[in-house]
Amino acid sequence: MGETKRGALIIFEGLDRSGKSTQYLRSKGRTVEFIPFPDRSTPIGKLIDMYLRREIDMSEEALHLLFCANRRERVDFIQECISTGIDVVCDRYAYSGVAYSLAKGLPADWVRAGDVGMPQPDVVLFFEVSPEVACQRGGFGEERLETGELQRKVRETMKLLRKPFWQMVNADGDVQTVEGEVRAIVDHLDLHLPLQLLDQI
Ligand code: FDM
Ligand code: MG
Repeated sequence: MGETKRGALIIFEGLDRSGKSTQYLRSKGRTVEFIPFPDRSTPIGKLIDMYLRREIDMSEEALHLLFCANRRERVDFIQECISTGIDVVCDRYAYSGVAYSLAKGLPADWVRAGDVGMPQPDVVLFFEVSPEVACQRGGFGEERLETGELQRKVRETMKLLRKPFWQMVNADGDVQTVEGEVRAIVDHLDLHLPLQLLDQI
Protein backbone atom coordinates (compact mmCIF):
# COMPACT_ATOMS: atom_id res chain seq x y z
CA MET A 1 0.00 0.00 0.00
CA GLY A 2 1.21 3.48 -0.81
CA GLU A 3 3.97 2.18 -3.09
CA THR A 4 4.48 3.95 -6.39
CA LYS A 5 3.44 1.66 -9.20
CA ARG A 6 6.33 1.06 -11.58
CA GLY A 7 6.29 2.54 -15.04
CA ALA A 8 5.48 0.48 -18.12
CA LEU A 9 7.85 -0.39 -20.94
CA ILE A 10 5.82 0.06 -24.11
CA ILE A 11 7.24 -0.66 -27.54
CA PHE A 12 5.92 0.58 -30.84
CA GLU A 13 6.96 -1.64 -33.73
CA GLY A 14 5.94 -1.67 -37.36
CA LEU A 15 7.09 -0.59 -40.75
CA ASP A 16 8.76 2.72 -41.42
CA ARG A 17 6.25 5.53 -41.72
CA SER A 18 3.49 3.58 -40.03
CA GLY A 19 2.62 6.64 -37.93
CA LYS A 20 4.15 5.32 -34.69
CA SER A 21 5.56 8.63 -33.47
CA THR A 22 2.30 10.43 -34.14
CA GLN A 23 0.56 7.85 -32.01
CA TYR A 24 2.83 8.49 -29.09
CA LEU A 25 2.34 12.26 -29.20
CA ARG A 26 -1.41 11.92 -29.25
CA SER A 27 -1.77 9.30 -26.59
CA LYS A 28 0.06 10.86 -23.65
CA GLY A 29 -1.70 11.56 -20.41
CA ARG A 30 0.79 9.79 -18.16
CA THR A 31 4.39 10.73 -17.43
CA VAL A 32 6.17 9.34 -20.45
CA GLU A 33 9.72 9.25 -21.72
CA PHE A 34 10.01 8.59 -25.42
CA ILE A 35 13.04 6.86 -26.92
CA PRO A 36 13.39 6.29 -30.65
CA PHE A 37 15.65 3.42 -31.71
CA PRO A 38 18.04 3.98 -33.29
CA ASP A 39 18.66 6.80 -30.80
CA ARG A 40 20.71 9.02 -33.08
CA SER A 41 21.75 11.38 -30.25
CA THR A 42 24.24 8.99 -28.61
CA PRO A 43 27.85 8.34 -29.77
CA ILE A 44 26.88 5.01 -31.33
CA GLY A 45 23.63 6.46 -32.65
CA LYS A 46 25.61 9.09 -34.55
CA LEU A 47 27.50 6.36 -36.40
CA ILE A 48 24.25 4.61 -37.28
CA ASP A 49 22.81 7.90 -38.50
CA MET A 50 25.83 8.47 -40.75
CA TYR A 51 25.42 4.97 -42.17
CA LEU A 52 21.70 5.44 -42.84
CA ARG A 53 22.32 8.78 -44.55
CA ARG A 54 24.97 7.09 -46.75
CA GLU A 55 27.90 9.06 -45.31
CA ILE A 56 29.84 5.98 -44.19
CA ASP A 57 29.80 2.28 -45.09
CA MET A 58 30.12 -0.73 -42.84
CA SER A 59 29.42 -4.46 -42.92
CA GLU A 60 25.93 -5.73 -42.11
CA GLU A 61 27.36 -7.55 -39.06
CA ALA A 62 28.98 -4.39 -37.69
CA LEU A 63 25.75 -2.48 -38.26
CA HIS A 64 23.72 -5.13 -36.43
CA LEU A 65 26.02 -4.92 -33.41
CA LEU A 66 25.83 -1.13 -33.39
CA PHE A 67 22.03 -1.24 -33.32
CA CYS A 68 22.25 -3.64 -30.32
CA ALA A 69 24.86 -1.48 -28.59
CA ASN A 70 22.71 1.60 -29.18
CA ARG A 71 19.88 -0.03 -27.19
CA ARG A 72 22.31 -0.98 -24.41
CA GLU A 73 23.36 2.65 -24.17
CA ARG A 74 19.87 3.47 -22.88
CA VAL A 75 19.23 0.54 -20.49
CA ASP A 76 20.17 2.38 -17.28
CA PHE A 77 17.87 5.24 -18.21
CA ILE A 78 15.01 2.86 -19.05
CA GLN A 79 15.34 1.03 -15.73
CA GLU A 80 15.56 4.25 -13.74
CA CYS A 81 12.36 5.55 -15.36
CA ILE A 82 10.44 2.32 -14.83
CA SER A 83 11.42 2.07 -11.16
CA THR A 84 10.33 5.66 -10.47
CA GLY A 85 6.91 5.18 -12.05
CA ILE A 86 7.63 6.79 -15.42
CA ASP A 87 6.44 5.01 -18.56
CA VAL A 88 8.95 4.48 -21.34
CA VAL A 89 7.73 4.35 -24.94
CA CYS A 90 10.25 3.10 -27.48
CA ASP A 91 9.77 3.60 -31.19
CA ARG A 92 11.31 0.29 -32.36
CA TYR A 93 13.29 -2.10 -30.16
CA ALA A 94 15.02 -5.47 -30.39
CA TYR A 95 12.30 -6.76 -32.75
CA SER A 96 13.28 -4.28 -35.45
CA GLY A 97 16.90 -5.22 -34.79
CA VAL A 98 16.21 -8.92 -35.30
CA ALA A 99 13.71 -8.57 -38.16
CA TYR A 100 15.89 -6.32 -40.32
CA SER A 101 19.01 -8.42 -39.84
CA LEU A 102 17.18 -11.71 -40.49
CA ALA A 103 15.60 -10.18 -43.59
CA LYS A 104 19.11 -9.39 -44.84
CA GLY A 105 20.11 -13.04 -44.31
CA LEU A 106 22.38 -12.82 -41.26
CA PRO A 107 22.57 -16.07 -39.20
CA ALA A 108 19.50 -16.44 -36.98
CA ASP A 109 21.08 -17.59 -33.70
CA TRP A 110 23.76 -14.92 -33.86
CA VAL A 111 21.22 -12.21 -34.65
CA ARG A 112 18.82 -13.22 -31.89
CA ALA A 113 21.54 -13.40 -29.22
CA GLY A 114 22.35 -9.69 -29.42
CA ASP A 115 19.46 -8.46 -27.28
CA VAL A 116 19.26 -11.20 -24.64
CA GLY A 117 19.15 -9.58 -21.20
CA MET A 118 17.49 -6.37 -22.36
CA PRO A 119 14.43 -5.24 -20.38
CA GLN A 120 11.34 -7.18 -21.47
CA PRO A 121 8.52 -4.99 -22.78
CA ASP A 122 5.17 -5.01 -20.99
CA VAL A 123 3.59 -4.72 -24.39
CA VAL A 124 4.68 -4.50 -28.01
CA LEU A 125 2.16 -2.63 -30.12
CA PHE A 126 2.67 -3.83 -33.65
CA PHE A 127 1.32 -1.24 -36.06
CA GLU A 128 0.20 -3.06 -39.15
CA VAL A 129 0.05 -0.86 -42.21
CA SER A 130 -0.33 -2.11 -45.75
CA PRO A 131 2.81 -1.44 -47.86
CA GLU A 132 0.72 0.67 -50.25
CA VAL A 133 -0.38 3.03 -47.48
CA ALA A 134 3.15 3.15 -45.99
CA CYS A 135 4.70 4.12 -49.34
CA GLN A 136 2.24 7.01 -49.72
CA ARG A 137 3.19 8.57 -46.38
CA GLY A 138 5.81 11.31 -46.46
CA GLY A 139 9.56 10.87 -46.57
CA PHE A 140 9.57 7.21 -47.53
CA GLY A 141 12.61 5.94 -49.41
CA GLU A 142 15.12 8.66 -48.52
CA GLU A 143 17.37 6.57 -46.27
CA ARG A 144 19.09 3.25 -46.61
CA LEU A 145 16.94 0.20 -45.71
CA GLU A 146 13.77 1.87 -46.99
CA THR A 147 13.40 -0.09 -50.23
CA GLY A 148 10.08 -1.81 -50.81
CA GLU A 149 11.68 -5.25 -51.17
CA LEU A 150 13.45 -5.18 -47.79
CA GLN A 151 10.32 -3.75 -46.15
CA ARG A 152 8.26 -6.64 -47.46
CA LYS A 153 10.74 -9.18 -46.06
CA VAL A 154 10.91 -7.38 -42.72
CA ARG A 155 7.12 -7.46 -42.51
CA GLU A 156 7.08 -11.24 -43.00
CA THR A 157 10.00 -11.83 -40.62
CA MET A 158 8.49 -9.62 -37.92
CA LYS A 159 5.38 -11.81 -37.79
CA LEU A 160 7.53 -14.82 -36.88
CA LEU A 161 8.82 -12.99 -33.80
CA ARG A 162 5.37 -12.57 -32.30
CA LYS A 163 5.11 -13.17 -28.53
CA PRO A 164 2.15 -13.34 -26.11
CA PHE A 165 2.79 -9.73 -25.06
CA TRP A 166 2.37 -8.44 -28.63
CA GLN A 167 -0.79 -6.67 -29.70
CA MET A 168 -1.61 -5.96 -33.30
CA VAL A 169 -2.93 -2.49 -34.16
CA ASN A 170 -4.43 -1.74 -37.57
CA ALA A 171 -2.61 1.45 -38.59
CA ASP A 172 -4.32 1.99 -41.96
CA GLY A 173 -7.18 3.85 -40.26
CA ASP A 174 -7.33 7.52 -39.30
CA VAL A 175 -5.32 8.78 -36.34
CA GLN A 176 -8.26 8.95 -33.89
CA THR A 177 -9.26 5.34 -34.51
CA VAL A 178 -5.72 4.09 -34.03
CA GLU A 179 -5.28 6.24 -30.94
CA GLY A 180 -8.38 4.65 -29.38
CA GLU A 181 -6.95 1.18 -29.94
CA VAL A 182 -3.64 2.19 -28.35
CA ARG A 183 -5.26 3.75 -25.28
CA ALA A 184 -7.42 0.69 -24.64
CA ILE A 185 -4.35 -1.55 -24.62
CA VAL A 186 -2.10 0.74 -22.58
CA ASP A 187 -4.79 1.40 -19.94
CA HIS A 188 -5.08 -2.32 -19.18
CA LEU A 189 -1.45 -3.21 -18.58
CA ASP A 190 -0.74 -5.22 -15.40
CA LEU A 191 2.27 -3.62 -13.70
CA HIS A 192 2.32 -5.65 -10.49
CA LEU A 193 5.22 -7.91 -11.44
CA PRO A 194 8.70 -6.37 -11.58
CA LEU A 195 10.22 -5.66 -14.98
CA GLN A 196 11.62 -8.87 -16.51
CA LEU A 197 14.64 -9.32 -18.77
CA LEU A 198 14.43 -10.91 -22.23
CA ASP A 199 15.78 -14.46 -22.23
CA GLN A 200 15.01 -14.90 -25.92
CA ILE A 201 13.90 -12.78 -28.82
N1 FDM B 1 16.71 -0.59 -37.89
C1 FDM B 1 16.33 -0.06 -36.71
C2 FDM B 1 17.47 -1.74 -37.96
O1 FDM B 1 17.81 -2.22 -39.05
N2 FDM B 1 17.85 -2.36 -36.80
C3 FDM B 1 17.49 -1.87 -35.58
O2 FDM B 1 17.85 -2.45 -34.53
C4 FDM B 1 16.71 -0.67 -35.52
C5 FDM B 1 16.30 -0.10 -34.20
O3 FDM B 1 16.99 1.40 -39.09
F1 FDM B 1 15.09 1.18 -41.60
C6 FDM B 1 16.39 0.11 -39.14
C7 FDM B 1 14.94 0.38 -39.40
C8 FDM B 1 14.97 1.60 -40.29
C9 FDM B 1 16.25 2.31 -39.91
O4 FDM B 1 15.01 3.57 -38.30
C10 FDM B 1 16.06 3.63 -39.23
P1 FDM B 1 14.01 4.83 -38.15
O5 FDM B 1 12.93 4.35 -37.19
O6 FDM B 1 13.49 5.08 -39.54
O7 FDM B 1 14.82 5.97 -37.60
MG1 MG C 1 13.06 5.48 -41.18
